Amino acid sequence: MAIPQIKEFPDPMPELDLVEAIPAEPDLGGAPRQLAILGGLPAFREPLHVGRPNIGNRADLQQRIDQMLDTRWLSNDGPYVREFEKRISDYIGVKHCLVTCNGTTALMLAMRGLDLQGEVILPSFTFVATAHALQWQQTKPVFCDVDPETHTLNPESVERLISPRTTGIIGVHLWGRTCDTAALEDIARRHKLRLLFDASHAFGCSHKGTLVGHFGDAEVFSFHATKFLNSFEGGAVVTDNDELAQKLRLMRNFGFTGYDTVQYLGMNAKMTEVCAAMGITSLESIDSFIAMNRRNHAAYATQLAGIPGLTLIPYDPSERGNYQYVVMEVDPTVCPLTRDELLRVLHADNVLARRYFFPGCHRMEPYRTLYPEAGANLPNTERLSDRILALPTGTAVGPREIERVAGVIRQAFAEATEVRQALARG
Ligand code: T4K
Repeated sequence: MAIPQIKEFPDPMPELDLVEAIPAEPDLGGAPRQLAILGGLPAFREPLHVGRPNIGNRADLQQRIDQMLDTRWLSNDGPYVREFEKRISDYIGVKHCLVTCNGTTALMLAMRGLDLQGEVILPSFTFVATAHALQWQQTKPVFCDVDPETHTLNPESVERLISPRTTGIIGVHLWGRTCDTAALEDIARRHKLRLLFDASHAFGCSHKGTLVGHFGDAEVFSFHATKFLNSFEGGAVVTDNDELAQKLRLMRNFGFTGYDTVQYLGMNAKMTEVCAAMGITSLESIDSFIAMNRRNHAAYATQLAGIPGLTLIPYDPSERGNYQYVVMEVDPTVCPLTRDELLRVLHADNVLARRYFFPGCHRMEPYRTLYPEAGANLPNTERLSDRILALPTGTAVGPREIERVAGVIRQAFAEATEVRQALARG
């Protein structure tokens, strides 16, 4: 199936709520800016967040909500949930889509539906929900290192971790950059393992020309408010497997097959109608969201170019990406400040950059206590989680903000000695 192309970026974009979200810069009356950490005014009056939600067309959303209230159908497989599922399946070209109340429950459902027990191999360099969903079901997460360039599972390391207790592999398409799906599928086939992808970051992304949603036994999306495509809270499992889809559908709704019949152990993982209405509305603006993210990524690339030791994580231009994360690696052996020092400078200036995903799942509870030896096999994870910084992007951020954020970073490096002294004073 042909991959939907991203339409050209219309400028301005009247159908989106943009400008009101942009935090204003303080007026310095032409005076040179001083870093806030050194006593100056913050670069932004309001915090500039990573993960500020994209809103889409507010009027369309409100109309959908009115209709929902008129019909008094608020949850339980309502018309918007069905429409959202159909639109996602059509978009990806996959047979089944089941939307859920969030991405974490979608992961839990998929893991249980695929009968993942014993040990499952997954990266530690991911949002903790990937590991929690497994541990919640008493399945042991076996943390595997990632490739230092792609930040996704290293297939050779995966193969080394397979034991007689292993039942599955979970790949994470981190930042929307896809795993080496062919290598992982090959390993899963040879060892008769289940293969699930946490595609929470990768809606609308492609791998070798195929849209995410087609890989492994199933793939899971998150539509959390902070994702570029959001349904307030929400998630989805997509799969071509009829039997799995049927099982998950029952498990999502307590295992009910009729008013009074329960055939399965289930839970309540349903998406509400208001969330589905938001999801549909977001999906209608997906081209604009992606175009803006791509524009922002390019602007950061220009603004941060040539800073020694600072690398902006690139996206493969030959693939379809959603560009929702702007992530940079700060090499402390080259940069005059460490990632954590730079983070404190940025926060003082109201740029709320995030250390995704610090410190790595294996260094969080309960994993740190349960599996204290896990870090020994994770040198790339440990290095990356100490170096990575996610910067604000999305429809609430534009070129002017990006220029200013980059200005703070350049100035922080240029004034590193004074910055270090200020940080030491607390
Ligand atoms: N797998 C992966 C790989 C994931 O990244 C995630 C979620 C999951 C699984 C699980 O999917 P869900 O169950 O969440 O659907 C945020 C999100 O809560 C989480 O969804 C996301 N990944 C993760 C990467 O980021 P936090 O703890 O960083 O969120 P929080 O509350 O600090 O929000 C981030 C920033 O966004 C804040 O500084 C403020 C801003 N914000 C946030 C919300 C909710 C707003 O401006 N408006 C808002 O409504 O985890």
